[in-house]
Amino acid sequence: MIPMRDGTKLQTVIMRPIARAGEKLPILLRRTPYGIPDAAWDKIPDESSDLARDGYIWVFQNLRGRFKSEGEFRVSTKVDLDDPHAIDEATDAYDTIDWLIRNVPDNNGRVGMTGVSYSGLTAGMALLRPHPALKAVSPQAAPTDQFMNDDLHHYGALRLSYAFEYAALEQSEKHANAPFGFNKRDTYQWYLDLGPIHNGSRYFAKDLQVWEDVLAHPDYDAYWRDQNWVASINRTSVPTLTVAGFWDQEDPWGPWQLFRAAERSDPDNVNQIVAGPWFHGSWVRTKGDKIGAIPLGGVETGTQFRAQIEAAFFRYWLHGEGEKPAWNARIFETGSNRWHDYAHWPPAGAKAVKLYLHGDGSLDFAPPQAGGSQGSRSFLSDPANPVPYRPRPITATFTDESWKTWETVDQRFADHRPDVLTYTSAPLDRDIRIAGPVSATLTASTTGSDSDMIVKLIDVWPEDSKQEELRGYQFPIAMEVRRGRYLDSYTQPHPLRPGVARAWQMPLRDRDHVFRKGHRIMVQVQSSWFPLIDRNPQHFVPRIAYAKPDDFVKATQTIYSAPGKASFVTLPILNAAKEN
Ligand code: PG9
Repeated sequence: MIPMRDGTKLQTVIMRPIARAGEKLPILLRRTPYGIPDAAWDKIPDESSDLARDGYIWVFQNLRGRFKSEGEFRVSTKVDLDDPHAIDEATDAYDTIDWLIRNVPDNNGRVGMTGVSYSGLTAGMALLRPHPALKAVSPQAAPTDQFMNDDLHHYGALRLSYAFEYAALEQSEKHANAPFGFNKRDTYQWYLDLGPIHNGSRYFAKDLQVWEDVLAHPDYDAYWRDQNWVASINRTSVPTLTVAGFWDQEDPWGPWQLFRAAERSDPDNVNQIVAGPWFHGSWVRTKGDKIGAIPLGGVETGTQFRAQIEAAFFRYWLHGEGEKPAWNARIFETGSNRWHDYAHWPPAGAKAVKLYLHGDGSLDFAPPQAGGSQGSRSFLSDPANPVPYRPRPITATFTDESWKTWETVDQRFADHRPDVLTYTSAPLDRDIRIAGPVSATLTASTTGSDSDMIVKLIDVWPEDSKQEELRGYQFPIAMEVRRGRYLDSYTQPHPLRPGVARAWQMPLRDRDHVFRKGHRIMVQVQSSWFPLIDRNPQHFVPRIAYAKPDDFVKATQTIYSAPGKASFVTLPILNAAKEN
């Protein structure tokens, strides 16, 4: 029970390899809300074996209020660097490190922090008040702004199923992770029956902080803004290895924000990012030789990450052995299935090229022409029949494996629906390699006064693919949602003007992928993604969580494809010469 500066004691497990008794070893610290080993390891877990070979004193700590740790657990990342009395994850990390180097026998005075997701977050937040003994940090899938992206929202659109089920998991019991007990296998139906989502509170025996805060703060107010912890990263002094998964279903965005914030001032070139074909945490838990159904050419990206990247990083900075890695970004490119080392990310050679959505359902580098006969396409979006985000039954988030890879699922389940528009290119006559940030711009109108738009960028496997099971597979490369009320301001939502076309900017994050010759590129557009995202009533109300049943109305959505009203995806193409 390690005491923090306010006297609160945190439950901590410390282990060291028996075989290296008496040797001075560095410390590797993980801080987590999910519980820690309650006894010494009798076998090193696979995810740690590469690190373990080098020899570390392993330290695991439960966050405040979790399991036997004292205090209150809040899902919050607020750090006020100007407040000398503040208590937060950064001070808890500092106090823990201070205690460890003074009290743990035979440590070499060097501490590293690592972990995935919440543990990655606590590792990253230690950079805000770095203890002098903190010599290396690897924040992996660390969220950075829970309103703008990552677990709880995407650009202000609430991630309903995640927010609700995470609150239940982490805040209904102190001594356990307690998945919500659904009375239906198909949570799509359960969430539909819930009605306005404030009803969710009824299912909890007590107020759960993160759920109640989500309901109380629908817009981007100070509550969320003050939690954007990477805004306070000014100078990179501690070597940092950020890890991002391209198909991370929970925290795909934060790592890129952390990497870019740390790039702002990195005089010693100690800031790095690794990104790969991974779902949340798969780089530490799996071989990583496939992503969902898609094989990766026999490359074991997870095995390689652990042995050649993560272990080497800590070995250099904590043991002082090996070479300082020379790259700034090491990124695995899908499609070609190769690692690339970049001196800078995004690579300077990539050129932004527009791929246009046409009114006849085609997708082409040529822009729409004046007088084109089909300048738009429309669909009817009905909140009573929202588009599922993956094939039903949509099982509970934390008790079923299918959640982990849903972002890789074949999108044919959606493209036949009348409320999903599909745009498809001709088979590609050459490879198209993208590296860097992708985005989409939709010119769209709605007959409603609020609405969501979801864009999916898809790689379609050819029907003559050698991999028979992948023939025609619609593999999502990037997907994102925007909520109409926040198109002008995240802090002050505005109604949309019915029938008025306007541009919807849809960031689709950083990518590194090759659309192979013979494949086709596809874009799908829809207005619901349920129950991943809560239903937009499509009639503007001040707070969607409290909308009345009558506020949920059908709306006709129109996507334009005309000169001056174009809709397109912007691809960072590395071999762009021919397109321009
Ligand atoms: N994605 C989880 C989480 C992180 C931070 C806040 C809330 C949720 C996790 O896997 O830890």
